[in-house]
Amino acid sequence: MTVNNPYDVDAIVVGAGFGGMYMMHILTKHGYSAQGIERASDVGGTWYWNRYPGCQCDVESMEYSYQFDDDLQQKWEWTKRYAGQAEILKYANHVADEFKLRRHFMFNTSVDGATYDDDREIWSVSTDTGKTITARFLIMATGCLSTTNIPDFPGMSDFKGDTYHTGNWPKEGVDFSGKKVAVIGTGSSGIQAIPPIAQQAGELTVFQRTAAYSIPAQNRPLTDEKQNSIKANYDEFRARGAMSPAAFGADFAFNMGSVLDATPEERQATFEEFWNYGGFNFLASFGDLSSSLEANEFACEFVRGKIREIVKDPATAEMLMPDTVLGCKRLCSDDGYYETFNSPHVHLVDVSEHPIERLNDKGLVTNGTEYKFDIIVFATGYDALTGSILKCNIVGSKGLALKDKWAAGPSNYLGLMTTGFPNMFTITGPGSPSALANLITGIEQHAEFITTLIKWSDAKGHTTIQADQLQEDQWIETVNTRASHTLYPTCNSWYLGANVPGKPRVFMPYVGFPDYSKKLKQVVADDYAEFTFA
Ligand code: NA7
Repeated sequence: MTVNNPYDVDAIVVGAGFGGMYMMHILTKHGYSAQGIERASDVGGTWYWNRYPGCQCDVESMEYSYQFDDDLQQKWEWTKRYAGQAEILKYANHVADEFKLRRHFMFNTSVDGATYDDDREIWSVSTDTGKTITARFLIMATGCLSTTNIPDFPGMSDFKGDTYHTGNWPKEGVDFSGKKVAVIGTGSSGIQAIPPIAQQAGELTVFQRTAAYSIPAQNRPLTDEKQNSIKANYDEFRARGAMSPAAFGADFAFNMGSVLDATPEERQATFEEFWNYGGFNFLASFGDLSSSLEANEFACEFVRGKIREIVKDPATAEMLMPDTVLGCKRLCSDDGYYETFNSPHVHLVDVSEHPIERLNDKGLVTNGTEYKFDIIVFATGYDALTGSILKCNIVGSKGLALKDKWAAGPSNYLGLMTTGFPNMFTITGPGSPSALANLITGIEQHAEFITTLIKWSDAKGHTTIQADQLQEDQWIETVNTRASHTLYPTCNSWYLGANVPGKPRVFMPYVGFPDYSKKLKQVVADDYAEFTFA
């Protein structure tokens, strides 16, 4: 380590969601000093902000939880198969209390700049509270889905009613009773929020640009019997989860057979079985749904058939039937989404051909028609994966701005480090399995990898760790090649950045958690030979 190189802390960790909390825990446990910075008033990240009605995780709670501490995973009791936002936030708070994490964070503070000083080999991070902190390492735990995307409709400020974004929901909740409400967007958030909003609202109009596939979550209380049987062999259960493509689904019945080899009766029975099991598992009903368009179409048609059965008005049912590849955009899971459109006070407006033109003082206008509302809910998603990183105005070695380096899309090595930005790490960043896998598992993997790497580098007396340009180029090629063997690139998803106007169209996550894990293990076994140290 360089002498005469004062810095405030060893590491700055940006974000106090599950990523930042665990990163902080493990760094401090290993004797490093660290300062956390979080824009919210408390821990929880995504689960702090997404308080919209109906919000729940689409990964089962026994898997969407930390495994680093056996006492924690044994003692915590989940109440439901899929935990709702309030329960997950309670869990995040419990972890913060148990491991005394809050003392390491400055809350209500946003990073507004981070600059690397080549001479001093330190990062200098400035905040909106006027405080500047220096550190050897900068660790971005800013989350994959934290920067909200609100379309820039003309007349936004003219609307006299209330507006909310699902990802920035008021703590005190919203009273929709008797109100005329609009929901714009039918991704996972819209699909979860629409049924409970409909239950309260006087009238609800949903504006849909792309119909989404949704599978009933079949959520239910988690029985003691089920919970105890998993806890009795939790390590084994976690290991099974880590072996599956998205690092969850330890108890999924993956059917590896081809839908093309099945008889029509077998197909129907299998899809029905997986539909009844609920949620994401539907994608595992046959082994070729994610790789063959022909196979995928059978699954699409099955779900369209379900929509036809559930939704009584044929014109509404028709509008709700997606024509994209199933699973290309993240598969949604719901509690009574399609059924909601059978209520006479719920309306669906297709804005695929006639986009929303503008907002005005009373509501919004599309296809020349004005719709009047008291409340407009934006369920319009996020500037995913890169938005929150780029918002921090990061400037690396020799004045290179990250937004310039990533102008044509994010590029990095292992989704962890990008050349030209020494000692900077991204947790579950683009180029890693990130949002295509169980995020808590990915977070633990990254936080442990980063800590071990820093310790190794320090033990060798190095002061800087960098990604190597050649390795980075090859990594990005690998990420792209893997995506090209799937059906993911066939639609306009946030995985591709296609939901944000002007964002480069690049498939960002690495497909396949088990191969990624193998790669990280190999890198450690090879003494990090693909990194550059100085
Ligand atoms: P998503 O999945 O990005 O969904 C956003 C929705 O908003 C989607 O239906 C969009 O239509 C719609 N949208 C976005 N902009 C517009 C405009 N200008 N007009 C009309 N409709 C629009 O975000 P979510 O919050 O639902 O889910 C994000 C993730 O959070 C989810 O995958 C889970 O991992 C948790 P589009 O499909 O782009 O045509």
